[in-house]
Amino acid sequence: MRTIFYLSAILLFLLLMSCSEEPPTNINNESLSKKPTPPNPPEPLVLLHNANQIVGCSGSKIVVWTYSGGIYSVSWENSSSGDYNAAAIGDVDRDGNDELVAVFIYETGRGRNKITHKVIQIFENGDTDTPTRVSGDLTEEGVNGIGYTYMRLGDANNDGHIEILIAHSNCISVHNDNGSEIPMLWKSEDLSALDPWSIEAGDADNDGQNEIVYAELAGQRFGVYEYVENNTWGNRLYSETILYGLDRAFVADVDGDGLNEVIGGGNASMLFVWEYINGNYVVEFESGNLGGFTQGIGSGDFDNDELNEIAVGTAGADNKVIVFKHNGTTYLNIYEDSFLGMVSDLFAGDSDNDGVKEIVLAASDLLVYDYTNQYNQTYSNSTGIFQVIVK
Ligand SMILES: [Ca+2]
Ligand SMILES: [Ca+2]
Ligand SMILES: [Ca+2]
Ligand SMILES: [Ca+2]
Repeated sequence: MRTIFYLSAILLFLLLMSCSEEPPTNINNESLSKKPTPPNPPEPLVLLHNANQIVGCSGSKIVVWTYSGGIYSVSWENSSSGDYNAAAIGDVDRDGNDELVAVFIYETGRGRNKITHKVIQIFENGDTDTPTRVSGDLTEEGVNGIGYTYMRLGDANNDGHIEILIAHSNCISVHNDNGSEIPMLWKSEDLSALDPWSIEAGDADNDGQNEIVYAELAGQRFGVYEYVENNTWGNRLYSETILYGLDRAFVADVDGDGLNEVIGGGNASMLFVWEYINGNYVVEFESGNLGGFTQGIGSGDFDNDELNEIAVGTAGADNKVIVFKHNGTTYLNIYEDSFLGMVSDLFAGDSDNDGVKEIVLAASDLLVYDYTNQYNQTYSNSTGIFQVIVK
């Protein structure tokens, strides 16, 4: 009897100990030298209607930067016990105000009962740490919950409004936010052997209608799905293949002829430009080896001369940002800068709202290169971000 009493007491003690155990927290020297202070209450999200902001993901965190009074500063941050894979800002529910859209992956259960979930979260203005809307579990709709996820917003069905486009490791999908629910409009066939990587909507074949363009890392090419009707896409066309895998493919006019090209980069450590010629996507330009995976790539008129330049971020032994410009004949490397920190994403966007795009890099730090400052790096903030966009 006494043994049972002692055992019960020990069990109760252990139970109390386990309940009082704090979850592990990041401790740095600064916090050790200071008295503990209660955390600040979370700031509400402010999405500016007439101005762009930067949003990035660093795994457990989403961070929003706002440019004001000559500086970029963090205006919102949300941490969660799970993985934020991608985020973007845009008016996805057509209510005239922007939303922040995020792809969130989390686990429930333990051991053999562990289940991975993947959902789309929609944050509205004023949200602190809880999204206004969450989609159904995408893994229940046949989407692989683990692995790399990429997201962009774009008008994929040519209805004049943006949809949510996601590349998963086994398929690509299109979603719509109707203000109360976030239904999946379409899912591609199984692409797991081809490893879909980036995705976006753009007029790749210059017929005045947008297509879905996605990069295939294992396929070493990009695929273009034509919009058919009633939120279905098909008639897929493949580009010429390259060697060593494609991480990114997107659409822009980079030679100033008024027609779009498809621009890409990836494990090949090169920059590629494809032209749409007689129904085929043909490699028109490939750079030399740029010294690292070209997995950050974007295009914009950085110097305001009405010709789009191409910005490439390289990740490898040498981490760089490189700007290419078309000279009427070919693409020339016109600017190059090295820094510490692996480039994992790059976005061309007007992050300081002066009407001209900057080169915004996720390179562990957030880096902004502004031509008006001779492309010199204008902002750096240590955050560990691996995905970034500007809206
Ligand atoms: Ca088209
Ligand atoms: Ca062109
Ligand atoms: Ca330009
Ligand atoms: Ca700007």
